[in-house]
Amino acid sequence: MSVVEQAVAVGGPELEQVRRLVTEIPGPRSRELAARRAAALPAGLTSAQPVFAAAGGGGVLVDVDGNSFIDFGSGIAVTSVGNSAARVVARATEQLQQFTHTCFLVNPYEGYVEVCEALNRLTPGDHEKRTALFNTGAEALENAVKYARMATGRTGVVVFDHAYHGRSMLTMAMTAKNTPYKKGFGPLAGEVYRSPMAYPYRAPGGAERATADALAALRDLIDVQVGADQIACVVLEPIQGEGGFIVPSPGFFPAVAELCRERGILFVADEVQTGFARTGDMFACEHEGVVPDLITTAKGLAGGLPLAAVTGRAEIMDTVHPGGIGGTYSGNPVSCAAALGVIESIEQEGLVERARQIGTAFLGRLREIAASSPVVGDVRGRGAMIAVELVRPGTTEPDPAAVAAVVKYCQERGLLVLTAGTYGNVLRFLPPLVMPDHLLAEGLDILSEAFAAL
Ligand code: PLZ
Repeated sequence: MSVVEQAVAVGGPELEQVRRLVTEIPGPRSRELAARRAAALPAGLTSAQPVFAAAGGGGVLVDVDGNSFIDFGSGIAVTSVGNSAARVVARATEQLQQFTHTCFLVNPYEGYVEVCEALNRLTPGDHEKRTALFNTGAEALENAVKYARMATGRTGVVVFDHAYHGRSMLTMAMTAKNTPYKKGFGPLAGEVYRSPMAYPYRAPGGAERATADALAALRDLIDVQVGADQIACVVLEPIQGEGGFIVPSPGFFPAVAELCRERGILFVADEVQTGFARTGDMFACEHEGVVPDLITTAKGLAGGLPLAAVTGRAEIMDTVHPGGIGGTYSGNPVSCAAALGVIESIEQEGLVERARQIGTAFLGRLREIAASSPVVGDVRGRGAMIAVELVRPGTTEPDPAAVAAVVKYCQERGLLVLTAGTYGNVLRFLPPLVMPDHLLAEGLDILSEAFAAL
């Protein structure tokens, strides 16, 4: 029996799947660490939750005071197969004992190649593909733009309102929101152009016209303002993540891809947050049958070990000269081993289907909450990527204070939930796909009470 088979057979070091509070939140040990943190870390580096982590697994996160929280965040859509999942731990441990690093640019290794083969197989489209590995989502986006510029000989990059693509110098310019991401960090990279998003809930002409209106604006930007022959790529998240889990109105995503094809512009799907079973498809592009030219992935790819990828058409990826792409740690062997464990977990544990079940459970309960809570303006999402947008009753005016109150109520009762949204007024839910039903139900009960208490 291999190490992996053994770990899966015994089920790994499973944490008890319960919500349990044993101290006030944050507890004494977390408060002590918070004081040390305040003295050692810069003020601008913040955390959404006040509790320090000690262990995680299945659907729970245990803090340093022994409180066990139901985790509706997965470290922002990363630990989709669970924290310290058996297959991930076993493969990464085995790799740690073999070697931790060579630098793929110096000595290659099989794990890297295997991850690339898997991504070429799993991503949408049956054309010939190539994959290159990186460390972070932002780095994948940076490199997708490098490939697109090299392959097209053009420089322009088109992105959308509410987009989030990272915090590095280029991706900061591609990200829509000024504060906290861009304020004071300029000058921003040039040649980045922004188009309106087909955001059904906030479409100026109404939800029915969201697709047509946003497409008309994109066409105008491409053909009139910038010039199609200046544009290397259009980059779009299939469901916008940090922007507020904005599911584009039907038809928009495939129409953008088609418009790109007509203009010789490369279409890049940023699946950093949506990828790896999260939305009830292996990749969110599949929902409307879109085959992007390039796809960026990270987060859910390696169960929390840093790994990101650009997967694309071979003829695009092969245009870059030898040595033009790389990085000391890119495609680290331990991260690659973890990714192989993640992919195996998704495929063998039926997690794509599980994401759909979770989505059905969430949407049902959230629509019940919406029916009795006038602050809920919109309920949306797909699979296990679900959100509610909160507004002042009777209006569409964002209500970030209501979001903060719900988060605090949940936190104090042992449920971790995350926020999002350009206006800070979205509650988002990203449970690990392996969360047992009883924890999902318990978490949704707490959420329901939180709304009743508003
Ligand atoms: N593209 C679609 O969601 C990361 C950001 C957390 P990195 N989103 C979480 C924060 O506030 O820094 C993200 C994403 C999409 C790109 C990225 C960037 O991925 O791995 O954080 O660089």
